Amino acid sequence: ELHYPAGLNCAVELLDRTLEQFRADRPALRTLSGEVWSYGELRDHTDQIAYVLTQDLGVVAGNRVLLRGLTTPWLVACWLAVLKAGAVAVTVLAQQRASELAAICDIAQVGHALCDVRTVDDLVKAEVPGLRITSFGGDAPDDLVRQAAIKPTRFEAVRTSSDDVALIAFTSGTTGRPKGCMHFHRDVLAIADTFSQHVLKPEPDDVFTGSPPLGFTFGLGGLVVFPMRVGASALLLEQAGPRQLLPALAEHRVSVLFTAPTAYRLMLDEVTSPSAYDLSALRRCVSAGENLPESTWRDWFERTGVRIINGIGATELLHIFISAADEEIRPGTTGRPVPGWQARVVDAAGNEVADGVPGLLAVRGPVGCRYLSDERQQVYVRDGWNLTGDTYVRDADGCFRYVARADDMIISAGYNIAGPEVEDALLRHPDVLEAAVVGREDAVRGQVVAAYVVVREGVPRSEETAALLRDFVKAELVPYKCPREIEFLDALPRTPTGKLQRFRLRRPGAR
Ligand code: 3SK
Repeated sequence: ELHYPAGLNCAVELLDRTLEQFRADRPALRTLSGEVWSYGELRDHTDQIAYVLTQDLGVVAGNRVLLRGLTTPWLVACWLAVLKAGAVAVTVLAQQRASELAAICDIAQVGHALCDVRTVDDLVKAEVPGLRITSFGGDAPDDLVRQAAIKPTRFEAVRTSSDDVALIAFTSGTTGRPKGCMHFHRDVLAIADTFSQHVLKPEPDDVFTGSPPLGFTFGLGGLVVFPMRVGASALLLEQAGPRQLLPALAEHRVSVLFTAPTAYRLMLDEVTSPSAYDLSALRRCVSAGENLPESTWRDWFERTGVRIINGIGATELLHIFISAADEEIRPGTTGRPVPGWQARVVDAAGNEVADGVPGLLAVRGPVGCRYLSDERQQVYVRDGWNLTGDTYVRDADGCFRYVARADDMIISAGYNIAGPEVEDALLRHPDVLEAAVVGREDAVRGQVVAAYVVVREGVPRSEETAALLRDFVKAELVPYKCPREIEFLDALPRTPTGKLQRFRLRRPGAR
């Protein structure tokens, strides 16, 4: 069990405690352009921003401060400063538009915003009543960076309690009104002291990077909390598509990578030979956000020699709670509960089902779901267990295997079909880059299996290719799982955090 003191400020723990152990010139944050912020510089900028917040902007403990920007050192400093000021960080995505921002500000009762000048337009357009926006990275005389530069560099952090709210993270929302998840100061450290410490096992000389933004807790953990907890550094990428990731990994000798299954798959196309990119420093690759197909795991291992650490996490629970590393990895499964966490598979009544039987994944651990003013809390948390909305099977050896999102099971002519199993079969075909499988309403069978496929460049999007793919799946799986309909797309519809929006595929008109 984890124990934290009653008085705790997670920004102080991540920044000032780390500085007590290491020299101030130790690199903390790097950028593609070669800029390096040491831990000492990061503390100076953080403390100066905290002065601006408290002295000039009138922020007091408990105020909610929205943070919006590209993944840059200034955004990290703003996040730490908000926490040192005892306020609550509400991190959002740079891609979120005015109406989404307005809803978030309304739910979280946001009064202040620190915003990268390049992403400020939509926030202004949101017309949030009473919102005071301070931008950074521009030329304005009142730019936050300028205001901060004239402040002292030692700010005494507000004495927060370990169970004061530190951040409100919004679910990326594959559908519906966004939900704000409240997390305490101790929760921020707990994700480092469970998944990171026991599975990832980072070292102080590691260089982290990845594609998830800081407005997605997958990225906040992987690029800020985990490296800082051990005194390591993070390479921050403003653009982090598969095309930018590979050269960045090679040039900056990245050792720990956080990204999503699709990015691993797309990068594989470019890692055609061991010498294509120098990935010799890479020792840890984490995949989450979606299920990792076994074929992707095997192909990545074959080409790079690195075993991907698969994991399932949730905004509600802040980070990853089931995973495995090294010899514990069973490709095709997610792994075992991370030390500190418990997991089980239950039926609709909440009773544990036998190993090998699919059911709902229920987990509990040091971080729990706390929705902000949302009645969906009762759906997510039952009897102290968090129901993630995923269907899983626990194998006899205790490994948890993903089946589907609970509402994504396809029932066709009485058969239960898990879309991801069909997707995995399609992905094993060399012409297929991405695949999504959903149930389409059908008068005779209830539902039929419909597949949306992105093929490699040069492959014809023709009925012949569709027939070839159908035959391929039929040779891999029992025939009733074979897609009756195959449609070719340029790209699959995804949320800004990269999650597939299956609901858009079920309603073709909305695609
Ligand atoms: O939402 C997710 O899939 C996720 C995965 C890992 C860590 C954090 C999150 C929110």
